Amino acid sequence: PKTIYLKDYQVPEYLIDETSLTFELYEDHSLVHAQLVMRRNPEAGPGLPLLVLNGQNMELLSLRLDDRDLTAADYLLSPSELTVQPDSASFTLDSTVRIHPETNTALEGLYKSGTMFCTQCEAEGFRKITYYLDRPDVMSSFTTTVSADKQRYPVLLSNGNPIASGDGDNGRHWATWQDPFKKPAYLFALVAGDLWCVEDTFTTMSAREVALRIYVEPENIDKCQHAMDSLKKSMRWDEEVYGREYDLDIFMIVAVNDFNMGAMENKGLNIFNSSAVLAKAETATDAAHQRIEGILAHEYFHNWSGNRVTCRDWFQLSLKEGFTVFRDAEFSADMNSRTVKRIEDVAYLRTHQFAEDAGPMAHPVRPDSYMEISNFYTLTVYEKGAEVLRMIHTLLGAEAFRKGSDLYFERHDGQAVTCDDFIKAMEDASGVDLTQFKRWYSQAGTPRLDVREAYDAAAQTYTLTFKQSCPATPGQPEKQPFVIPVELGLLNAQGVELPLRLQGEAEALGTSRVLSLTEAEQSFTFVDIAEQPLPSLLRGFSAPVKLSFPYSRDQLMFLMQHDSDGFNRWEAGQQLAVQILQELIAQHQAGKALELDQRLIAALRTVLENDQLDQAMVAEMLSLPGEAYLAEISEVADVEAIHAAREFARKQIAAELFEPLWARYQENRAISRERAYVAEAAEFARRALQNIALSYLMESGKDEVLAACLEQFEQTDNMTERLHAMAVLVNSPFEAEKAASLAKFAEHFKDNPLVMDQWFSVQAGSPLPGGLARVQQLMQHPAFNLKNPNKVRALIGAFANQNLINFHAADGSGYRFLADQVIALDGFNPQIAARQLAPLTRWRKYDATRQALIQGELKRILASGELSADVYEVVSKSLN
Ligand code: B3K
Ligand code: ZN
Repeated sequence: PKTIYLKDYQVPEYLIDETSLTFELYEDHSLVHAQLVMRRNPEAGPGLPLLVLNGQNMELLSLRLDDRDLTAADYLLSPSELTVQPDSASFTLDSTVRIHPETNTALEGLYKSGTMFCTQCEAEGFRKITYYLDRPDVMSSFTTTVSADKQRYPVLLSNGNPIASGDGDNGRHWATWQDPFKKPAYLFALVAGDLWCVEDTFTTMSAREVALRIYVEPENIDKCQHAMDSLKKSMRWDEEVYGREYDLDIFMIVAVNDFNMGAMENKGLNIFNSSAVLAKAETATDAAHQRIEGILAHEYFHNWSGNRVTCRDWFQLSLKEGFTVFRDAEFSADMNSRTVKRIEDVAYLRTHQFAEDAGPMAHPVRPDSYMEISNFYTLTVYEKGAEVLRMIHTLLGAEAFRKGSDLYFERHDGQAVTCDDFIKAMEDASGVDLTQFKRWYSQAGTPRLDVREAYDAAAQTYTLTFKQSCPATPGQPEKQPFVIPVELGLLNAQGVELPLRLQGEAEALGTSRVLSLTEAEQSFTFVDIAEQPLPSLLRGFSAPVKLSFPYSRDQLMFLMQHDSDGFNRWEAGQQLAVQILQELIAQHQAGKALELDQRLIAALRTVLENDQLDQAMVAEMLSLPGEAYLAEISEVADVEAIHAAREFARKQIAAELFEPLWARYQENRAISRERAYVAEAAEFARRALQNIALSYLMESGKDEVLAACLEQFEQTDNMTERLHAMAVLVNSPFEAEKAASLAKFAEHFKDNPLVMDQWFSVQAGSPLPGGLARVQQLMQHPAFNLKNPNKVRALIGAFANQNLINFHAADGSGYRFLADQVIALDGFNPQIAARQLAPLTRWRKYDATRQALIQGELKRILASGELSADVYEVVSKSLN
């Protein structure tokens, strides 16, 4: 495969003003007629160069240029392109192609999921549907007619508004849709199926009524209400917070079972993985409810950040994704607990994006090259991209940021633009120069920030010195300093926050403020500081960096109790736990008996006994840093030591804090027993605490806890309690109860694929010995299907990413298994195959033996035969 570079970008030679498509869908093939009204792009220069259209996996049946039928002598056909010589600056190109959605297992382009037809075009799937200029800077209006058998496919959908429909011959029928907004082909969508829909309406800020429809397979009609509620909240929020109104008369969502990712923002016709839509108390956990709310918002927000203003080229992907993730995170923060949302996002970023940044696939938020764009829908583009937007928001302030986003949408409505255009709008609206800040878009890697303090009692000054650096990443040996916003406060010995006045300032500016670092090393001196303070640094995780400050354990315990910033209270607890766990890891490695620093117990006891604290915060603070995070921050990750240390700490906590945990569990379980399930923040919080308490309690092995766990498993109206009780049993030594609950659960939910995904995941993630054998056995289960991405993620993905101790088995069996699955998957779904590779790309983190084993598997994949560009790119870069 060849590498595409950002620096080679050129405007398109031709434009497509109007696209008219007619689809004839049949069981053994489909026909696509396309009429493209085209013209020479005036910006591309003079003359009439060759017209090169993208197209693959299709059979060209006819081609016509204006009134002339073209024969094979008139065009050039390659496996990926169709080349024609136009004879005037404006022309119409008509084509008919035959395609095979019924055998399309890559789930890109037009394909079948179960009995329904659906599409996925982003990034480059439209070229599998018809010959086209498949690039986001070619924007066209679309009129789409779909015809299919009426009985099998009573519902026929595409983008925009329905304008006509009727019956055809042979039991067929058709419908025509028109999308008045110009869009790139990646936002095209089509659905045909036997679907039911839940309907509602939304009245926009200018009093227009929009019809809302969620289409699902009939058996799921009872699981749409939460998604509908989330959609309406999102529409209101985007009006209130960003001034963005919906623009069509109808907004549709379709849930499909076979989908490569979470969801897709096609104009007016979003297509969702059913796991990102369907929820009701009995079948979906609190986490699933929250994920659905966030994804609904994300895809809806794309209508402006992505669709009305789109990307010029795929290097600009973070323009829409980083911005939209930032928008959905703020929405979720407003709907639920802001601090908890931030904690979850930061924990995820530090565990997974930081690992990506430290690995062979590291790339800037705006990459400069790629082989396969599908590989760049990454944590860096999405999550770090959102952090970059958050920093702009922090640096400019909410008001100037809003002015900037208004200017961006107004200036670029209907255009395909770049990250530079976005920054320019922010600069123009705020007057802030973001030239240096833009390094966040071009430099890869996670910056380190070392902070040192100096207190001068005589002068009553306190100086913080910040030193930033950023490790080398592939292709980028040296980095220039970033602009790093550091929000901070200073606490005195009573925990009171001091007024913050920097040397040279006339007066103090509050007790929490943002310092903007711009140099490799920089000092800030605060004046009027009467005693040695304790700094609270990087509040709210104000920049995606690895900060280090030599806190003592006692200082961290102090911050856990007194910091006014909720995020930093949690962060102090995490740092305390990290220090103590690292000590246990070192003891394990030295072959010594493990001995837990009792300060961790004391700190958690204080948290548990504090009934003023939000229960979700209590749950977060009780959660020890995950094994994957502990691996990420290790020089060399020793999975056995990490696992042993963490398990030891959990057992100690369970033993020492049994009483307060038991009290908290019982009080919440009693409430759960009385109340019907409600999907709202306070209840999520309550159940989160109840469940984490139960996990600790089960470590005690006591009979009364086992009884409580079984009672929770049996006597509940919701999946949050049932699944957690089952997960806890699965990880316990109670073999009989474990087997019984798994069997009962599977029997009850065998017809619900999303619930069975949970059943697979719980088992795949269990750290008990024999993990690989269990997974291999589960792959034989009738509910498992390698062709379904949700199943792959639930079983193979959960094993490789959430079961470090089994996956990294010293004999390399986990690696061999994963490589086998990647090779198998690549034969029919390259995107999913490439995604599963992530854990194998992190080989540098492990000891020499494991490094060799992983590299051996990567080489075996490389030699296994013809690979997709997706897998080839990840494997070859990982071996470099
Ligand atoms: N834009 C889509 C992602 C498409 C991925 C294509 N391989 C979903 C989203 O970010 O909203
Ligand atoms: Zn997105």
